[in-house]
Amino acid sequence: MKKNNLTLSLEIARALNSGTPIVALESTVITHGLPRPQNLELARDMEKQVREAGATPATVALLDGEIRIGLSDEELVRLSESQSTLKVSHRDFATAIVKKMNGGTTVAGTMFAAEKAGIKVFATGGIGGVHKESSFDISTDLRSLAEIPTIVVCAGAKAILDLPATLEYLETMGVPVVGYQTDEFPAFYSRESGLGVSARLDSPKEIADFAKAHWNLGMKSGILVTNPIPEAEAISKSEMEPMIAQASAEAIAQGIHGQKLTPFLLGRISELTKGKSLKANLALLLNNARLAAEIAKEMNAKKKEWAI
Ligand code: PSU
Ligand code: MN
Repeated sequence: MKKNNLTLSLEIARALNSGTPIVALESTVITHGLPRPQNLELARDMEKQVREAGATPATVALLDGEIRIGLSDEELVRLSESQSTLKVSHRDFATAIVKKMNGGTTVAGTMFAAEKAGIKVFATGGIGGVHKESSFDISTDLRSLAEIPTIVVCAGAKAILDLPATLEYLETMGVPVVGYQTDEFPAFYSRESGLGVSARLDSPKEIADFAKAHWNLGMKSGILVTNPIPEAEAISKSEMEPMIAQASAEAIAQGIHGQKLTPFLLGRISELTKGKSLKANLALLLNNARLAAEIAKEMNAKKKEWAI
């Protein structure tokens, strides 16, 4: 079904019509973030996790130049096995459309499409931010968080980024950074970063109440919910630091920048940690899918009270 330049799967069109909870899922993690075959496995597991928690998953991606909301299993396979996929943030949608390409939407791209579809809750692994290698390399994810009223559930951001600068930027743009059952901004693989959040909330219901209070005031920004990686899979900050420093130095030496920088750093860190980081990555993604589904259910329960 077509709506607002989007192509909705039948399941998503029905869920939107009947007003049942939906969680949007990004797809750059499938096309550029994880190696094969773990990318497909992860995409399926994320959807399963959302369903088991009582919501409908809507994986967002570009297929043959169409913006798709909700993919079938065959389509997930196609996306995960595609040879030349575009990493789609705001400026790339038109490229993918006119060239009829397949693409994975970033956090920014997924927020954009989810909002157009009317989906308010979105789960990802980690957001982009201000890079250490160049303070001019600021992810569109941050601008989207400032401008698109969606709840984004993540495990914080990787310490490949300049985390203090990333948090300063979010503060400047008026984006609430919520710590789920934590006072500390989580650093993706690590539960600790030494940096704070703007509010600590301890249940999905409190998060839904917070979103209602924020948006009923007329605020237009997104809300970043940071969910620390489960303890059993976490890798300490001190263990990650030397590997991040090495990957970062290699990126500078090889002149890698722009859209290619994040995938390069993710790949190198996975190699340097000999797969440990990959296991952590999968665990935190599932953890975020589950929390997002719980939040989506709470949001639905109070839909009538929304001003937007
Ligand atoms: N950070 C991660 N894993 C990821 C990404 C970021 O730990 O897969 C992806 C997300 O899709 C994010 C994008 O939106 O990279 C940010 O890329 P850039 O820095 O080029 O905006
Ligand atoms: Mn960038």
